[in-house]
Formats: sequence, structure tokens, C-alpha cells
Amino acid sequence: MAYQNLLVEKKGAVGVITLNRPDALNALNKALMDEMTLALDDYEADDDIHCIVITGSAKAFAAGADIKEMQPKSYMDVYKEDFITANWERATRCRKPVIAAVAGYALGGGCELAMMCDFIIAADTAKFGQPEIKLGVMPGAGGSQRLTRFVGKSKAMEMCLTGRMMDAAEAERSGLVSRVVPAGELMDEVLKVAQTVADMSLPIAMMTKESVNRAYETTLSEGVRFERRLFHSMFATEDQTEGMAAFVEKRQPQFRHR
Ligand code: CO8
Repeated sequence: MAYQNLLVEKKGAVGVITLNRPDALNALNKALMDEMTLALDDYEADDDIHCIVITGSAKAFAAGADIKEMQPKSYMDVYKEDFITANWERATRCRKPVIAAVAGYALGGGCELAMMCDFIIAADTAKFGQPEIKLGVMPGAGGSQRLTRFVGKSKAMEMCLTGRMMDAAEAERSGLVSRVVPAGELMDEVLKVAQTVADMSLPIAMMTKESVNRAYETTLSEGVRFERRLFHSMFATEDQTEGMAAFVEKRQPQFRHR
């Protein structure tokens, strides 16, 4: 399917989605987010895709929600249309692993979108921020919650109250991104990582992300119980049989994703 605001490309078992509104630094408008929903639906339904990458341009992953689109809206508009929730959280409902590859600005809704992914790999040019307060609003797509869980209260509070940006090194130190790579190598590195994930058993990877995500939703003892039940269920998969047999037989596993 051809999109107006995205580029989609399959690289083996990795489905790449590139935000593509260069004139607006990939500002996230309704049309783009509607397309993102469709693209994620497509990759989720595609048995050949085992991992998804969301990325932007060298200058901007995304400079936030589209301010020009938001500006004329009234309270009644945003309340009635339940602005944001309709399609903004699609990335959080992905069952397949999703990696954000961030170069340049990831601000406001852009930072929030990156944080909805399973992990973030950043170029050394990346800049993260929740500058909404400068517009007379606050984060609205999970930023005040997810940023706080990533970097802790003090830093999240400072960023949300001042709108200051965090560079890639600070983002890595604070646990917002899994690692930082030179800008010119971002996509090569991310695709390598994505391919590594894609080579694992897909159902096991899906259960693993479900379990890690559970850590954000529940108590430690319930999370550990949830993990154990999923762990037990893995012994009903062909891929567990194959993975352990391959280790014992000193060969590479041939996962069949079932
Ligand atoms: N929305 C709309 N257009 C944008 C946005 C944006 N968020 N960001 C940049 N643009 C446009 C600019 O207006 C400009 O367009 P034009 O050429 O037509 O004037 C073009 O992109 C290039 O931008 P700049 O000339 O400003 O580029 P600079 O390199 O000088 O500056 C910055 C880059 C610092 C990133 C600057 O563009 C900026 O501050 N952008 C706004 C950042 C921001 O405030 N983001 C938060 C937005 S609010 C938000 O995200 C709320 C999320 C809640 C969820 C919403 C769900 C729908």
C-alpha cells in the first residue's frame, strides 16, 4: 500500500516504517498516525515479519504532534474525538517487537511515540524532550508517565516543567535509550539488532516482550508469577524443543516460529 506520510519497506523479516513529512520535521498529524496504524496492522498480520522498526529522518524522528493541526481545536473538539487515544497507542498494542531508531529531534509526541516502542536505539545526534509546557499544554500521549518510568521522577519532572531537551548521551545514561551509535551507522546497527531479534522464535519473543512490559503494569510478585506461567507455557512450543536440542547437539537452532 502507498502512503502519503510514511515509507514502508521490508528488509527480510524486519518491517521498517519511516516517518516521512520532511517539511514539518515529521510532525505527527492525524493522517500520519492513521497511516501508522494501517502500516502496523499490516506488519502484524504478515507472517514473514518478525520485528518492526520505526524511524524518521536524520534531522527529526518526529518534532511532536502537529501543532498547526492542534491549534484551532477547542476543548469540545478534543474531548469528543478523544484526541490521541483513537490511534496514537497502536504501537503499544503491537505483539511483535518494535524498535525505535531515533536520530535528531524526538520531541513531545515524537518522544512519546519512541517510548511506546519496546526499546530505543539513538544516533549521537538524537535530542529528546517534552516541550509541551512551552505551548501551554503538557504531554498527552503518555509522556509524563513513560518518561518518569524510564528516567525517574526528578529528571522527568525537570524536563516536563522546563521543556529542556536531553541529548543522546544523557538519554543513554538515564536509561531512556538502550544505546547510542554514530549517526551514520544508525540504520545499519538497528537493522542488525532487529535481524537478531527476528531470528529468534517469534512466539517466544512475543511472550518475552509481554513479560517485560508486565513489569510496568503490576507488582513484583504478580509480575514474577506471570513470567513463570509464560515460561512454563514455552515448554509446549516446538521452538523450545528445537532450541534446547540445538544447544545439546552443538548446532544452530532452526526455529519454526511455533
Ligand atoms: N508541528 C507542526 N509543524 C512543525 C512542528 C510541529 N510539532 N515542528 C516543526 N514544525 C515545522 C515548522 O513549523 C517548520 O515549518 P515551516 O517551514 O512551514 O515554517 C518546519 O517544521 C521546520 O521547523 P523549524 O523551522 O522550526 O526548524 P528548526 O530547525 O528551526 O527547529 C525544532 C526545530 C526545535 C524542533 C522546532 O521546529 C520546534 O520547536 N518544533 C516544535 C517542537 C514541539 O513543541 N513539539 C511538541 C508539540 S506538542 C505535542 O507533541 C503534544 C503531544 C501530545 C499528543 C498529541 C496527540 C495528537
